[in-house]
Amino acid sequence: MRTLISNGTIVTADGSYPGDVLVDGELIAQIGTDLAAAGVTADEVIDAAGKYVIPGGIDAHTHMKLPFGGTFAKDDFETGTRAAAFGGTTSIVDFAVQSKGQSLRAGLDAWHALAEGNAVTDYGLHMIMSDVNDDTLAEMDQLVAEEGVPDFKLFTAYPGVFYSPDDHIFRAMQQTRKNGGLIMTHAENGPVIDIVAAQLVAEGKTDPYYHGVARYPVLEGEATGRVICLAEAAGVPVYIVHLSVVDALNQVREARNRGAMTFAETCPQYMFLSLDDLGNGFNGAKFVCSPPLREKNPNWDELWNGLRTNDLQIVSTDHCPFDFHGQKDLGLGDFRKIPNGLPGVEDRVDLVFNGGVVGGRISKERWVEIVSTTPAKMFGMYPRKGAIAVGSDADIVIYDPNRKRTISAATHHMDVDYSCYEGWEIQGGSDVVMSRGSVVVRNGEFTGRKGHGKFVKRGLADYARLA
Ligand code: DUC
Ligand code: ZN
Ligand code: ZN
Repeated sequence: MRTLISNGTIVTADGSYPGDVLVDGELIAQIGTDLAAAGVTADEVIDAAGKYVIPGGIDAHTHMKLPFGGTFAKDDFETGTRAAAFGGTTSIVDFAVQSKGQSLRAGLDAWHALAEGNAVTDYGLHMIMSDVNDDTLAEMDQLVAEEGVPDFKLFTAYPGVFYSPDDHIFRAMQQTRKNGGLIMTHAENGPVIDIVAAQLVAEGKTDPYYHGVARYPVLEGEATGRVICLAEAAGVPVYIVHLSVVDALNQVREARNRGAMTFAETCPQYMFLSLDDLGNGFNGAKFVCSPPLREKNPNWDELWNGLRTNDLQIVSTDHCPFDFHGQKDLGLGDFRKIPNGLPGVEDRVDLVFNGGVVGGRISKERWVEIVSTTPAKMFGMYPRKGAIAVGSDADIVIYDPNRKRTISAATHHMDVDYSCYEGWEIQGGSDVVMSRGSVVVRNGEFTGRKGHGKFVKRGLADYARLA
């Protein structure tokens, strides 16, 4: 099957130019001007006049079916990657979970079983490490060298569940110094947060709002600074996930200024939602995630500034949806029991376009870099993914910069009963979404297939190579 995408504006992280793209099978075969006139033939010609032709979005932080607080994140690999595709995201990197007492291998096998044959678009896997010991440290080497799973998320939050003390994080970092992998951290001071949360509940402050109150910004700043120092001591890079607040961003800025190999992502919920959304009684449970939503000022502007100056390199979603009815309401009467997480995989590309490009904060090239190219480079998939280049996978989005849509749970494709952005009118949207040469979404209709998505065995992070 050959598809010719003609007359579009090719937008990449490096620049934009008018051009045609020929897709042959699963790959990009040729790029040029007026390829049809030059004699190129195809089974289908898609006219992309007035549209952007961009590499498919890559969401490097999702949690399909994550077990949390006695329940499971609602989306599975089928519904989650399908929703992602509707939103112009053609690859996700999900987190396999090592539960305490389990091997990494068992956690990885379980996630392969969840994904294989179900995903609509391609996917990679990171590994959540809950138990650092001699055995799991040895297993890390194997995951990096043989399994295409070269990054490991460790938590300074969630004592008793995912939490690792500093010495465990340091040992895992030392292991990546030897095997070339990358440590990612959820940086909030969990033990202290748990004390504050218990005190609030004892005072009768049980509403979702107090989830946000308990998790002080300074406790994200402190943990962020701490893991950066641990990485410097171990002589390795570190990647801070879902950075939410200026206290943490300043730690990243200072570290980068002194030459530390510190990288960080933020998420749309921290750029567009705020602590105010957590108010409004129990409805606020819809907005409970960790780190929590923060004060609008100065955080929104600071996060955009971070993205502009490259102190933040990526926007991911931390997609982890729980229904309001039947899941979030486990925390009625005690915010600590509300499952943490928000839906987001479908809206990321458009929200960043609307807020960033339409909003005049970033260029369209920087948008592509933040939502696609840098995730590919950071997580060992470039230039197979994240590029419009000859030989790259034909993961391509034909993006209409003028398309208008209203976000709503009634029309979204994520398997969750609410949207955090209900009623928002935004500009920009995907017309045609292609995954390895197959059109999976066309003008709002799903044309893909469960099982089309393949596991991407990833290499080392381009930004984290030490030699
Ligand atoms: N934060 C969330 O909000 N959900 C899943 C895990 C996490 O760290
Ligand atoms: Zn996290
Ligand atoms: Zn997460």
